[in-house]
Amino acid sequence: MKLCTVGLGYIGLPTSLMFAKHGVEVVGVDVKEEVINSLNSGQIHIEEPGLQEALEEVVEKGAFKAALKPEKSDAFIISVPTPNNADEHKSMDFTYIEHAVKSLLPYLEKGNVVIVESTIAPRTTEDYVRPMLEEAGFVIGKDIYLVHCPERVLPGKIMHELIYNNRIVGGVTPACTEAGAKVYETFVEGEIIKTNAKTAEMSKLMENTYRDVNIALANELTQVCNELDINALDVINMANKHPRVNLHTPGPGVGGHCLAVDPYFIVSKAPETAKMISLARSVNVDMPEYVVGNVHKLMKNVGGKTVTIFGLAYKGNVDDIRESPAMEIYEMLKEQSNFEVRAYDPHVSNDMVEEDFESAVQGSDLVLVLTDHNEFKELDWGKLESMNNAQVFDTKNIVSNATEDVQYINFGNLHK
Ligand code: SAJ
Repeated sequence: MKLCTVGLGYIGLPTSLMFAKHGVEVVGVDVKEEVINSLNSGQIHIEEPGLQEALEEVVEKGAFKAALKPEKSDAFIISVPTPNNADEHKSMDFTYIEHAVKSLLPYLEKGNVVIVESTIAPRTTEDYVRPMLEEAGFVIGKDIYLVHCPERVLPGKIMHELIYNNRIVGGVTPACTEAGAKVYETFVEGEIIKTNAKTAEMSKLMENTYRDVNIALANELTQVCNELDINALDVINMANKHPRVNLHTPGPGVGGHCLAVDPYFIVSKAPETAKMISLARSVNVDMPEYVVGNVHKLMKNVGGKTVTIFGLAYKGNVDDIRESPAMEIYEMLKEQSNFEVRAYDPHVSNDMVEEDFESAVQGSDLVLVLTDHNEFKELDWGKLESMNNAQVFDTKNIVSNATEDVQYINFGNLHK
């Protein structure tokens, strides 16, 4: 089988390499020339465990190449971004998908499978992609097999989850579903669940929406408990001991390109009806402000001037700062206070971050933990001695070795 993937980002690249590792000839397409050059010279451009090794393996055996233009293939996978539009309900921006589909049209032949992996608003495959292929003269389900197969892998564990997660394959017709399933049988060891395109779209969106709503519940609970002088983290722990309760973990907000984006795709299609989804979004969107308010209180208590943020990435052990609440908190503190604001993140390299731990904490009045990187789980408290006021506000509740010399604050004891 020959496969052409369009979009070599966080999902498209690992997916391409996984197919190439399993006997498929893969051409990966991206619009960024520097990405193409880097990949063809054997160097990945994103952080993900196992990805560099996979690239080296498939480049060595000639199974993968990156290119600026598609080629004739048996199957095509579209894995391009689907951000929110700037409208009131933040609907889905179809531009990248539209561009990707158009770019494939000259290379499509009868019998090809076209798969959209990008997360898309409900009904997009049927109502928008299908007509584009039909206008090009193809009969869907006979000439071309059109499928939505949402990616559902967790950044940080992508190479493992691509193989072992179950996979939803939703065709526009039953023949499309069968053709799509065959493509993934190449390497997927989890169950391949067959359905139609619109059910696949909505199932994917609901997975992330479930998490977003659940996190909103935990974030709201935290604020309620702080008002009532109750330890929210103990409450969550205890409630979760019930066999049918699974409250998620509160934090400084919900980031990344999935949970903070996808629920709006549902809301924008049914704004009057999707009330709870919409409310959960706003609870999570407001969390950075809640954190900043508490930082002001903690700084006021000690008359502090310098805040050090630990972690800019949207979650632990990744380098991705897209939609990161930590970035928002950094900006808010810079704009709305006279504090000196520093950032330290061993996974992120840009001109916002301090080079090392020592220079980040020297003379600081508050370490504000915003990301659950492994490096922060056990802090070197000895090195915190150089702080002006040794306070740690751990919004992720991950630091496990606090000593008496440091004032350790988390969402459980913030009220004290
Ligand atoms: N977060 C919390 N509390 C929690 C869990 C997460 O505040 O209890 C925050 C994180 O810190 C982060 C955000 O939520 O800011 C999202 O993190 P995540 O680990 O829940 O999810 P993503 O965005 O990295 O990946 C999700 C995954 N979806 C599900 O677990 C249902 C992944 O499987 C999807 O493939 C991915 O979205 C996607 O691409 O849609």
